Amino acid sequence: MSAPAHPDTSIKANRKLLRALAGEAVWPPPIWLMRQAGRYLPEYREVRATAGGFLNLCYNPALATEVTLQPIRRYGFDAAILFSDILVVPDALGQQVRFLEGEGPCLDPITDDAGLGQLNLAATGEKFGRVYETVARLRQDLPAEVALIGFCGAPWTVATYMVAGRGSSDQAAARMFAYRDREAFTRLIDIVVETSIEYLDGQVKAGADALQIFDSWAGNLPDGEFQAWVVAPTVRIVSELKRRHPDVPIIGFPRGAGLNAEDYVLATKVDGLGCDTAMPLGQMRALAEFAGVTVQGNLDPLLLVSGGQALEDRIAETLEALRDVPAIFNLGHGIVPQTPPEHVARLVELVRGGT
Ligand code: 1CP
Repeated sequence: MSAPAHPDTSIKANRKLLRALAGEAVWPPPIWLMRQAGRYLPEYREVRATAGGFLNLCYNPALATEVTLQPIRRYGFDAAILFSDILVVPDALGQQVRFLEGEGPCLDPITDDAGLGQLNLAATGEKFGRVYETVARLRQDLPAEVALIGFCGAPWTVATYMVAGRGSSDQAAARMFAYRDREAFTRLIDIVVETSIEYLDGQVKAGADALQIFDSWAGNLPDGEFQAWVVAPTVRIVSELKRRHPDVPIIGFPRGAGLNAEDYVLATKVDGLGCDTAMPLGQMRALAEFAGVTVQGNLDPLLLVSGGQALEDRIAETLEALRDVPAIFNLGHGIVPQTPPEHVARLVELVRGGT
């Protein structure tokens, strides 16, 4: 008689987030929050003040590990997300990134073909190596049941910062670059695709057990452009990562995709879909039921700031919509610095209660 298989006793099988991403309707749904390590936590602000600049924090394995663990200790989330930033990729490629106090990121903009010359994939090793060291430390320090999410920015979103040199609400600089010189913009996207594949591969080898691709600025493109700059590059990243690491689930977060969300899921074959705040709950549920994707989201981060009955009601409504489908409870975008930490505790309590 052959020994019975015991899949449920393997260490990974105890990670609720991975079970949900494998298509199981885990109840209550696993929960983590985008930007769960950050300025709303006093213990984060303390470490941040001693780190000497935001990117120094990202490249310091001891400190980056510490701030990643802070929200896990406080709230016991089902997943930790590596503390880093999507702009580590352009920084490691040689396009220096600065974070100015109160102003957000600042880069020397790449506005034409000549600007692409400064980017060097071969130079990324040293900086990426420090991120991989953080991932390895995290996998050692995290409780066995907590999943570790590695991440990168999607090529389109990262390119919007590389071209504009900063964040912008309409992504005009990148959209114009793509219309003006499609060939050069394609080269830029190709560089970010290749770099992101190596970067995510390194995170998986160091111990990440799921990945998220943040496409925060996916929402402003006409359909042909959405296909070219959001879908196609993500297809390349996901298919190559799946070839190398078939067991590592990938969550895509095409914020603002709206009516393009289903096409995105079907074309990219992501295991999880990060749903933004504007996605109707009925649509989320339908995607989980009929597109075969685990849905993640989508509480309004500002409701977590305001708290009270409105928050409690919406949590209940969201749980109801996600019952019996594969889902992960999260926000529709990153947590904001004004969030009272006790509102996060209440959210976790209610979700864990499953009602
Ligand atoms: O002063 C500080 O402490 C800086 C604030 C901060 C933090 C905490 C920045 C600057 N980045 C981060 C961490 C970060 N960024 C994480 C860590 C893991 C986590 O806990 O979730 C992640 C996953 C990101 C991803 C990121 N960075 C995105 C995609 C997600 C999103 O929110 O849309 C984007 C667009 C960035 C760029 C960026 N980095 C930082 C800021 C303020 C911004 C946004 C600038 C803009 O609005 O354009």
